[in-house]
Amino acid sequence: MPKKNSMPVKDRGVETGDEILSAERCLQIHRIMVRARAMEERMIKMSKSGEGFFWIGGPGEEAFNACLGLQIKKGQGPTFDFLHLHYRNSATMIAMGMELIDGIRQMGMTWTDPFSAGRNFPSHFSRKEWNVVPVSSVIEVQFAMAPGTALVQKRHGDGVTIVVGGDAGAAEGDFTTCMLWSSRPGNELPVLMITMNNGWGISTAHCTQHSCEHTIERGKAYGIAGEVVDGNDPVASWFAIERALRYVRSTRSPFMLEAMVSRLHGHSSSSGAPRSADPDCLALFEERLLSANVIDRPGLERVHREARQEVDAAVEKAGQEKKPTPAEIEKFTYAPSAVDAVYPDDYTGLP
Ligand SMILES: Cc1ncc(C[n+]2csc(CCOP(=O)(O)OP(=O)(O)O)c2C)c(N)n1
Repeated sequence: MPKKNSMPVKDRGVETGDEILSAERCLQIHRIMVRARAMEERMIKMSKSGEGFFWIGGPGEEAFNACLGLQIKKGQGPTFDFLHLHYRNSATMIAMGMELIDGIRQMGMTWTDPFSAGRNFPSHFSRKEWNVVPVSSVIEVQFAMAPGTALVQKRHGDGVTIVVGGDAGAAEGDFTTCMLWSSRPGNELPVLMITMNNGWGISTAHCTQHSCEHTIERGKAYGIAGEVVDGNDPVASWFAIERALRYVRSTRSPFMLEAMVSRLHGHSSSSGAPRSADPDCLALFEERLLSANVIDRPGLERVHREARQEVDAAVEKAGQEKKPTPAEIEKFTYAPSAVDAVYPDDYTGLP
């Protein structure tokens, strides 16, 4: 961690308490956040215009997620980190190198969607060469799977497993399964359990569901240490993730991190995805970047303009790409059903 020195902070970066993130790193994180936000807000429009049907994603979680993606040991196999993500992790994927057009492709259900060939919901990522295990719509099952990859990593290599979910999902037994299997005496597993606490599970408020204020408090019963961080603050998030990963990598045992975040567009397009008045991590970060002289207003506008252009070009290109036909829908499934037999290859629409 860079220590304070006599140079003014504005020449060095942005600080939270004693922690200072360099100007270069701040600009990198900011650009990822802007690109993620531009992609997601365009995807919401696509859900309303008929270019897509259902939207769910990560506006409000970008600050923490961008910092997470930049600290992943990326690659394939147990010597690299395994990621069991949820459907609000777009900024993590973008920080790891995902092209915006790939998020747009899944939203537009094109054949070229690299995660599901146009078959899954948006933000249901999957990337074998980055150890990104397919995101599940069934919430929290990723917490039951995470000990599996962590067990392999305990035995081979120095990668760790990172599993992410929402606060409401932590009520599922899968969350407890993860704590239990990760903390067996003598068999502790290198798992970083992350809860993104946006205060809601669709329309259920956190305070009406959980008797403890923070999910990480449950770790105490399993001897798992944890930390709560302001997930709207990229500086605090960066260093909390760094500490947590250092702990899991060096001790080969579990740790819990809870990021307090905002839900900026409701749960999904099913609730209309209206903009909420919750604190916006991007707007908050931009104020700090300006006051620290890390960037000026024209500089901010340029980042936003470039992101909009990138998304516009992606939507234009993806809109011209092939979509799977009903006849192709069961390709890549384990057990093709009677649909294959009933509909010929050139069938173009279901009744
Ligand atoms: C096992 C299961 N139960 C219920 C649902 C329906 N469902 C989808 S998202 C959601 C709320 C999840 O809330 P939280 O875990 O806090 O994550 P958030 O969406 O707020 O990020 C629920 C209940 C589901 N998909 N899977």
